[in-house]
Amino acid sequence: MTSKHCIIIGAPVDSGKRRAGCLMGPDSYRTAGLGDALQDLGHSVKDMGNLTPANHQPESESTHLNQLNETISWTHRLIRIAEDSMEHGLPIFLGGDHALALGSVAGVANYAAKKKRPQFVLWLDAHSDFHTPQTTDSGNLHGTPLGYVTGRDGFTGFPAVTSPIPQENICILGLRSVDHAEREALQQTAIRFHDMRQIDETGISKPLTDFLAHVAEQNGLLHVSLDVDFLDPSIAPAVGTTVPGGATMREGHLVMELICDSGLMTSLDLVELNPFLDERGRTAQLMVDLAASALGRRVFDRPTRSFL
Ligand code: B3U
Ligand code: MN
Ligand code: MN
Repeated sequence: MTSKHCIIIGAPVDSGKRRAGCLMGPDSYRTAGLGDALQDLGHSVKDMGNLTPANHQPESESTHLNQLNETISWTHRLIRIAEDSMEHGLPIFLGGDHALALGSVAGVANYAAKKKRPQFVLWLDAHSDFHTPQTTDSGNLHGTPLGYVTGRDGFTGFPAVTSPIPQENICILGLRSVDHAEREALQQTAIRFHDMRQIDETGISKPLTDFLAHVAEQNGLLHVSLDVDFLDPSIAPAVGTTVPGGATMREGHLVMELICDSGLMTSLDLVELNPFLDERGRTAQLMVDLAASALGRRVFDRPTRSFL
């Protein structure tokens, strides 16, 4: 693949759910050798260090939403840096929990709109994260980013979404835990969503290559959001919400290798790693290896593949 300028952005967001620990994610990925892995593949790497959220009001007692003000503040920060970093290279957002995607995706979409290119999103996750602040039962905002970036109502206090992602530009792979309200809403949309049942039947490459062909056809930018719980907890235990029956090691790598072959990925989130729950760093290492696969690591070279 052509070499890229990778911009590593540590985003230790830990406000998207109640169980603490994702704030240690960015340093765990660094310890697992993310920077060197990318450099060994011929990419240049700039590490921006770890962000902090802007100052915010103390959290209010009168909402069912967990750490709402801190999450809003992170969203402001991340929109700006996402928009900015896209001018200079391929940003890799090191979470942090999935609430960071409220900002990373909204920000890259603003950049795409500026360049008059359509933005696409590949969401690799056990969950659909399609709640709004009104529909979430848990009050955990890491369950809302796809609701936010598609422009659903109810995100009072959050930055306005100026470039909503069209539903048909989103593909979710790996679903096996979808709340009732999310399912009802999702079924009314043009989002492409594929649960593990379907992946078992067709294989994972079919829905993915169909989607990548669509992105290529539209000359789109592609944001990939990889939640640790996309993977089966037996290979990726460092996550607060383990859901059995996830992607295998080979399915994970195949997804990343196909993304690499397509040459389409323009930004990446690595989210929900909770190093406090890891076993001798194996989940952090696997996430780094998957990122390396998406950026060119392979056993044998293959001719670049056209998805058109
Ligand atoms: N849908 C549930 C659970 C959940 C979503 N994302 C994660 N867990 N990681 C919720 O709380 O919204
Ligand atoms: Mn998620
Ligand atoms: Mn998840």
